[in-house]
Amino acid sequence: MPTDDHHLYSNFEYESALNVMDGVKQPQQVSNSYVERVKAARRKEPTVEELVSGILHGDRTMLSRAITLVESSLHDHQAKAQQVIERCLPYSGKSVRLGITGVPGVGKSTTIESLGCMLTAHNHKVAVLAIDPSSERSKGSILGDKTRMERLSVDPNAFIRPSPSAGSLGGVARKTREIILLCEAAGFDVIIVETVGVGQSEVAAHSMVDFFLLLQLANAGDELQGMKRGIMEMSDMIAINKAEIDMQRAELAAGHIRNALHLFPLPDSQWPVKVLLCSAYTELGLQEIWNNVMEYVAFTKANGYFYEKRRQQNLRILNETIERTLMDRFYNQEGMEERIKKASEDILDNKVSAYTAAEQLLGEALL
Ligand SMILES: Nc1nc2c(ncn2[C@@H]2O[C@H](COP(=O)(O)OP(=O)(O)OP(=O)(O)O)[C@@H](O)[C@H]2O)c(=O)[nH]1
Ligand SMILES: [Mg+2]
Repeated sequence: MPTDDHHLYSNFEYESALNVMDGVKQPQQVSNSYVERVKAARRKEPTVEELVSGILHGDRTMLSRAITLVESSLHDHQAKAQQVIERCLPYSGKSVRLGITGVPGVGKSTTIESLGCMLTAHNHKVAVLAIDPSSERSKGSILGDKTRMERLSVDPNAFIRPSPSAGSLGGVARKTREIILLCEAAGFDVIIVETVGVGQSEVAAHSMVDFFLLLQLANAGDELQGMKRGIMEMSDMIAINKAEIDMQRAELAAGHIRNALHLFPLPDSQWPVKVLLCSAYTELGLQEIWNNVMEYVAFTKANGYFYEKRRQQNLRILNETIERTLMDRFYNQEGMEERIKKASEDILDNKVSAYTAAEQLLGEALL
């Protein structure tokens, strides 16, 4: 018969139904070795192995630490991050990636809070990320305003991570893409990316999500809301937020937008863009928004667009990575700064043409 010695429990011959009937202590559900490994890993700098294992077990601490490596600019951290990502890749991709954009103050964070809570209540695991390349804001604003996600930020089924700290938009976008993969490997099945709909960051966000939601206000002018053709064409749905303030006015604004959309051809997805009203406060329209996202996913999976879009997004990463690496190598060459400065002076003094100078510099650096 088994004794209290735990090791004996790992021995198969003692795990008979009789032992269960006898009320004998059964082996723990979570193996001790895993718990021990997690504890050890928390004390020191975790290895790639520990990070990957932690992420795949849905360990938020390990997920956060891996994300910190992704965000680090140290070469060693980057190398480690890449190994973790590579190992997590086979477990990623199984989420719905939802982008939310709109001018500052339109209610993106508040909507994500309401929508996120609605989803976790339905057993979804929701990760919220942000793309905000402007340094001052990201020091704590876009999602640092966790006060606007009070409930979601303490929800065990939600994970909120502020925008990677300022840098080039390309850098921030790349990091966010990698963070999406890690969150997916950790079991998050809905990824929401918030981005301010001014400038180029919405283009970056669009390039990494399946569905792009544009939030608008009923009472602001079109120019003010970035109602440029570009952003509307990128959107898979447009919602007039804060509709509860004045439903009539919101309906009027929705009508205007619907009319404008009629002028556009059907997007590549073949999905007709819906315009609806919502309120992050009263939760009006939120269920409808989510239903629409689900319908879109089913529709585009059926016509193949969903997969094609992800493939194209992946190829874009390939090209961007090549470009970035080449640029880095070129500009990080020793003395390159001085050489460019010298060439610039020569060009301004008409000693050499810009083309020749560029070719010379490229030749020197890349040959
Ligand atoms: N009346 C009303 N106010 C709302 C609603 N949603 C958000 N707000 C308010 O609008 C303000 C801005 O909301 P945020 O969620 O921070 O907006 P945001 O788009 O995330 O803003 P940035 O992150 O700064 O770009 C806050 O004061 C919210 O309380 C809504 O549905 N109705
Ligand atoms: Mg916000």
